[in-house]
Amino acid sequence: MQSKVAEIRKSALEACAQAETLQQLSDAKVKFLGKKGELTLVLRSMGQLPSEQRPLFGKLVNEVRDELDSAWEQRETQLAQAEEERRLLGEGLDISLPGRIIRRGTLHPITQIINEAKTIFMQMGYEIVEGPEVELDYYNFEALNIPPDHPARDMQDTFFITEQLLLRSQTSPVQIHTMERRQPPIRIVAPGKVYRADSDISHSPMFHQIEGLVVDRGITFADLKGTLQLFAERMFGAHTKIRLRPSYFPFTEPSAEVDVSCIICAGAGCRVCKETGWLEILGSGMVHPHVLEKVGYDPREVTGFAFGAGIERIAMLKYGIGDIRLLFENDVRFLQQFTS
Ligand code: 2U9
Repeated sequence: MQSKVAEIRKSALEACAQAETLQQLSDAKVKFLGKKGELTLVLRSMGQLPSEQRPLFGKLVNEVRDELDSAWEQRETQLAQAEEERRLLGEGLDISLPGRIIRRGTLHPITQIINEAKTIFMQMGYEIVEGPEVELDYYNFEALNIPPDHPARDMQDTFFITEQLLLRSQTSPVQIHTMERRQPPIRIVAPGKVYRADSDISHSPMFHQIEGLVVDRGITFADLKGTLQLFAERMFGAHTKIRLRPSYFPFTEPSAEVDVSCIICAGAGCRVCKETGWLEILGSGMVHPHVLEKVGYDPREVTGFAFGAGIERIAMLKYGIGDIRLLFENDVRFLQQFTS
């Protein structure tokens, strides 16, 4: 029986050395060392030996098993390495190839301008307030001193849902809600979407505005001018000048349109500013006393200023965009030019 063990050992070591793959190695292991393997069977037949020979025989079989186990372990490591090398070679990995570029998304230019404006006003101590896009006629028109026969109230201009319900045509209802809820001092900006029945290369039925409102004791037109001057410098660059022209809005009195020195030619005159050196950017004025009264403020106690700007217009001027529709088509070739 000892010679049988020696025979098994020899053929097992040969099979181990000759195995070319991990599968062959594993098959050979089953054949010699498995539950029904040759070495296991020989150990089981130990009962045929005289009892005094059994311990020595058992020891011999165990030594051979240990030897074979370590031979298998070594071969397994060798074959695993060889297989890994073959796999890598087969993959044909060229580590000198440049990496694949991960395409990063960017914020939409409108979002970027809104964020910039919000930051500028937050740094001046303003709060950001938002409100619903579907409004009552009262908050969009009546509370803002817009008379019943005003052209803006025409169905041609505003999207009515019912007689009393509409898509807001300005963000001003947000300021009315805020004033109804709170007492002065008020210092807020309201950015958001607004809707008007208008569509051409510079008008979209949905666009974005940012409006501001300050109400407190002793607020003057000088506060308005100073605020807008600072905003223009931060938004368009330190050398930007502003110019106020008298205007009319039902919700402000007096009212002014605000121009900034052309952000393309710095005032020299170019195609963008139509050779005038100025770009109209904002509307503004002192809050009309009727508006203050309607929210329960006393216009003899408090005064305020307000302003509003169209975000798309600012984006189009800043980035030289000729058609507003480009801002809403979401063509990646257009959008990826606005990496922040
Ligand atoms: C309250 C009182 C007054 C907001 C104002 C303008 C002037 C203005 C336009 C700019 C371009 C709208 O997007 S646009 O077409 N806005 O000219 N907006 S004053 O006045 C307010 C707002 C709220 C309670």
